[in-house]
Amino acid sequence: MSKVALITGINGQDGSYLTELLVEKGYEVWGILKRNSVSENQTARIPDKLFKQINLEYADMTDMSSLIRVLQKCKPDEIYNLAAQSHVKISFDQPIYTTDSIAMGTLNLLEAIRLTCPEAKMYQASSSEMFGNNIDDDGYQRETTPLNPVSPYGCAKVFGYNICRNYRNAYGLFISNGILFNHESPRRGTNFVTNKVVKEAVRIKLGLTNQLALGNLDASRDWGHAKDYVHAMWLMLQHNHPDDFVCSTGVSHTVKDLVEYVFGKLDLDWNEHVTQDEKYYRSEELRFLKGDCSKAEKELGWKHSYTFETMLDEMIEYWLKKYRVG
Ligand code: NAP
Ligand code: F7E
Repeated sequence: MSKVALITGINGQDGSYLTELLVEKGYEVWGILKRNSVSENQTARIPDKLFKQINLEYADMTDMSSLIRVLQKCKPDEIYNLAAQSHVKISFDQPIYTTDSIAMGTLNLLEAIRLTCPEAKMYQASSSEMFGNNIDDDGYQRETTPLNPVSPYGCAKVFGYNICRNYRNAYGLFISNGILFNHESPRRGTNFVTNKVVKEAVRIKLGLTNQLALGNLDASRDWGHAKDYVHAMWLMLQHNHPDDFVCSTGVSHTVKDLVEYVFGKLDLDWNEHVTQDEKYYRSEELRFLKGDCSKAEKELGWKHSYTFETMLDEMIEYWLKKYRVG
């Protein structure tokens, strides 16, 4: 019999790649959709070929009754909790909704699982944003680095991380936290810095625009590819015990490095096009992320396949093709 998986946030970047992975592995996949008045937007990232193979239900992380209804209907073996207001800068503008969707949302899901399907395994989408500006002496963040969040998003994710550990210990539930560093793809929202830079640089190349306004160019991130990271999520739930794992590439680049690489690939001089605008600065900035994923490599056998450069090359190709085809 096929295993049953439920994905919250199935229409997100990671949800869409995870759906592809699980369908390929023969899972019966269910997902929850947040209602949108433009119904196409609710499923915009789910590839057409998958529609007939998956089951979609309306539910919301802030509405526990809707979560219970879906869990009772699909009876999952594995639950991937990816739903969130996931934009850090917007979390300063909408701190309460961000916290409701992430912190209370995770607790709603945990209670729903505890009451309806305590045998199910759960993956929790925790984040490197939880570390804030804490760095170990060797320049990396890892599972043992103290958490010190610097955004409402990071604070909410710390609650989600801790309450998952608490439910794992208190009730013996199989719950694993993936502490994932930034991961990107052509499906990334275009208000995150990688896809914003790639999309706008391609538009500049094609003469569709001329300027790109960014915020802090000195911030440094450890950027990987979403396809590699959803594979790690699945591996965590196949492990023989629940635990917490960092996923990262171990390489950090500044936003300026990102801009130089993308514009350079398109034979453009970024100095002629990029400006800085205070509106993209955060009230408190996380300055530097570089993860040590040796625990996931050793215990899960996980490895990333994309580099910073091959990930960006794929994104550049995507946007060039999209604008050329029209
Ligand atoms: P994403 O593209 O923003 O997707 C998030 C999904 O959650 C969307 O489908 C969204 O629905 C849904 N959602 C938001 N609020 C909801 C609610 N109240 N109820 C139900 N669904 C809701 O994010 P992602 O990049 O795929 O990331 C997946 C998860 O990993 C998130 O929890 C994120 O915080 C976490 N994470 C991401 C990264 C990264 O670098 N990508 C790193 C570490 C952790 P709509 O499509 O309708 O908006
Ligand atoms: O910013 C700087 C910005 O919004 C990266 C989420 O997936 O990863 C993501 O959060 C850096 C920051 O991602 C612009 O100040 C400069 O230093 O792409 P981002 P993020 O904030 O790191 C973590 C791990 C998550 O968990 C989150 O869900 O780039 N930056 N100029 C800019 N950022 C944006 N968005 N836009 C700019 O114009």
